[in-house]
Amino acid sequence: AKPQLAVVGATGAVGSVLLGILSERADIWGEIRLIASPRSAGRKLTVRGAEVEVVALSEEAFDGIDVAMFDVPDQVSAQWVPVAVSKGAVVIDNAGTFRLDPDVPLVVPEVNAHAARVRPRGIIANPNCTTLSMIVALGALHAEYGLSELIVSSYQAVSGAGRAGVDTLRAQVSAVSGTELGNTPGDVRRAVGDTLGPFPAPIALNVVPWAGSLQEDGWSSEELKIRDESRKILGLPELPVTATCVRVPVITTHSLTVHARFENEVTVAGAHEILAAAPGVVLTDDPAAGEYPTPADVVGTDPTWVGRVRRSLDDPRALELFVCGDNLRKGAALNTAQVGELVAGELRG
Ligand code: 11C
Repeated sequence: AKPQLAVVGATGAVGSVLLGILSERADIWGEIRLIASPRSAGRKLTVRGAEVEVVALSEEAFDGIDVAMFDVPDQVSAQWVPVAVSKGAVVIDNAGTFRLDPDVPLVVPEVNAHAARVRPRGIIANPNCTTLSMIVALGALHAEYGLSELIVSSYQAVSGAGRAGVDTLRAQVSAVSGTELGNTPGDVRRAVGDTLGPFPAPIALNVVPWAGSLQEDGWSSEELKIRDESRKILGLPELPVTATCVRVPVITTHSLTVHARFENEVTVAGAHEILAAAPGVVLTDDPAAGEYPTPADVVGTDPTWVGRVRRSLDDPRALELFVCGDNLRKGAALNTAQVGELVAGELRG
């Protein structure tokens, strides 16, 4: 029999994209049950071309479920993932709750699919969307050259902060459109007023050097996640990693500039060859022709896009890259669906 799937958080920003992805990919699931907060129960959503009624999150909602994909806030995940596991489901969780638990694998199928098989707690964690937007490309380069240090800056889209992030940017863009704003200190801030939403500063006509919550010594949670998660996925617990996370006025698709240092000398031609052959990566790197990835072209697509590949001028072992990935697809829903396919394959034996 085909495994039974539950999608928890089906009505959220990532949940909605996940339903679309489940509808496009090979139809390996029996029932797909949609679960959300009681507030959303009774709504009808389309999956695999059919309307499915959303049921409220409860213990009974997991009856008969083999695999449960969770796209919910950390505290909901902390409370309900163990419930789903106790009902016999393998959980693929997209929250931050379990990612660093040594008994929970953190899986990106193109990089460490093998890790999905060992899951003492019955949970597989899905990485943060910013880590996921770059890690497939880095995994491919690491396999060939041996990564020894990573320095990244992110340019993160507002949908990483959920529907509220998207609504905020749209509202602010309409508040500033057709105006002369952006030439005087504070004019954009005054125009957007108290519509900052989940961001600490205006996001229209601006960039904001902040994502996540404040951690020790001035680091943001998002920056520490990139460090901790990259180390775990790549199996390099001591890898030096520095990240600076920045929010930009893009709806969907995170971008990163990457300085990656390796054990061995690198060449641009060699890196091109590796990236062009890597599953899940598209290389678009011809600056003379104006070809490099941008969020406006990448949004809605599955791969990790890489361009601007250069060898560092002062370090023959380091590469500079520009990477883009759709933060809701590979950054969240697609990776979850791919991990689900790995688990389903195992369940079917
Ligand atoms: C953002 N990456 O763009 C974040 C959101 O740990 O999954 C995802 C937070 C997480 O704001």
